[in-house]
Amino acid sequence: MTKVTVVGAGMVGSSTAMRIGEQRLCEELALVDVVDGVAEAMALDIGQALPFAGSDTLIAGGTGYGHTAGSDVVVITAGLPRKPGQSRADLLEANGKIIAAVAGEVRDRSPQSVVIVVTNPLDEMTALAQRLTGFPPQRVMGMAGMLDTARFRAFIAWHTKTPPTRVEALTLGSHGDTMVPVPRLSTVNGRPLAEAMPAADIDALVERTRDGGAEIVRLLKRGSAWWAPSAAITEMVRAIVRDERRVLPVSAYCRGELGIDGGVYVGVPARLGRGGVLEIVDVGLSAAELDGLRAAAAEVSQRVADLDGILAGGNGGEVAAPLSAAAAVAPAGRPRDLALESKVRTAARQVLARSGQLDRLEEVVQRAMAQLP
Ligand code: TXD
Repeated sequence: MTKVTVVGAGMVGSSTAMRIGEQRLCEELALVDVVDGVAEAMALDIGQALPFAGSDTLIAGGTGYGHTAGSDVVVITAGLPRKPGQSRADLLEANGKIIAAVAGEVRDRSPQSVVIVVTNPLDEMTALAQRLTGFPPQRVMGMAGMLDTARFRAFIAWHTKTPPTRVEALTLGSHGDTMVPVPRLSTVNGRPLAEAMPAADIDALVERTRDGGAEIVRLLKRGSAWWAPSAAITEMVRAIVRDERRVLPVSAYCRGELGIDGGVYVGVPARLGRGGVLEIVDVGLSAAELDGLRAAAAEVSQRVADLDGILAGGNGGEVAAPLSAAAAVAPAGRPRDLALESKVRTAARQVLARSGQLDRLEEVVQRAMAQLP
């Protein structure tokens, strides 16, 4: 029996619950919202709709967490959405307090769950949820890269008049200004994006993707997007509950992978399965793309540090710490070649996995890098 809880029964939360139910990804769904009646109302409405999709998923809603007990996956969408002109960072404090309230309930009611955080600012709220649940970092992740990737893909498809399903795209990094689109690994009809349009057009689509959420906020004037976000969340839930082991762009906890040190949540390609993030996958990023990822990680670390005031009462678990300037420099004082290090790490991971010594990965990589000329 699989059970999924969605906290926050607003636009993103209720549309996510509807999709999860329609796609029969679990037998039981629980909805929670702080506003009296909202989660119950949505549970009634969705429960009355699901039989149209041939789904027998049971759904219940409430302001408490009793009905969420024993969930396998918890999706946290509770929070305030952006208003026109507001940045994601503006939401840091207000939504930090909401995540703090939710995380304790999740920890107590569903101690074995995999948590997907959706609330903005995404990477920071994900780090906060991990810290306050005290769950192992691989069981807490954030949804943003899936949505940014979907937007990039749609813009490429519309621009090139190609069916979107024949376009592959990838965006990593942070949700916001430090998003790292990867046009180099994006394709149209299986051919590199650079062959499908001039560099200036790619740049324009990257910019539109970076601004993709704000474009909708500006037009809608009463909240932010929910159809694409809920589709992206549902894809992640499916990969987890069905143990698909697919590689998807998600905000995952990095401690050395891809040259991102310090322990920080940032958007990277990650293999998802029943246990959450099974591994962070090196898809062959260039030195410039890895630099972009590190810059995004450094910004997240800084904002997580700013959150410390809000964290009074936290359990002191492992959480993203700021990247130090020293972390960007190799022991001998020369700049780190992150692309090379990434290749070394991939090779070392394969060798160590065979002998069950993955815990030695960082030590082996650092030793190998120190010995290179
Ligand atoms: O890519 C992404 N990660 C995002 C993130 C894409 C879209 C939306 N993104 C963020 O998700 C957005 O900036 C917000 O922070 C959340 C939720 O967005 P949504 O559009 O669903 O906002 P709504 O419709 O206002 O719904 C939020 C609900 C609302 O019903 C509140 O009453 C409820 O959250 N809420 C709570 N529920 C439970 N517990 C607490 N403490 C609570 N506080 C508010």
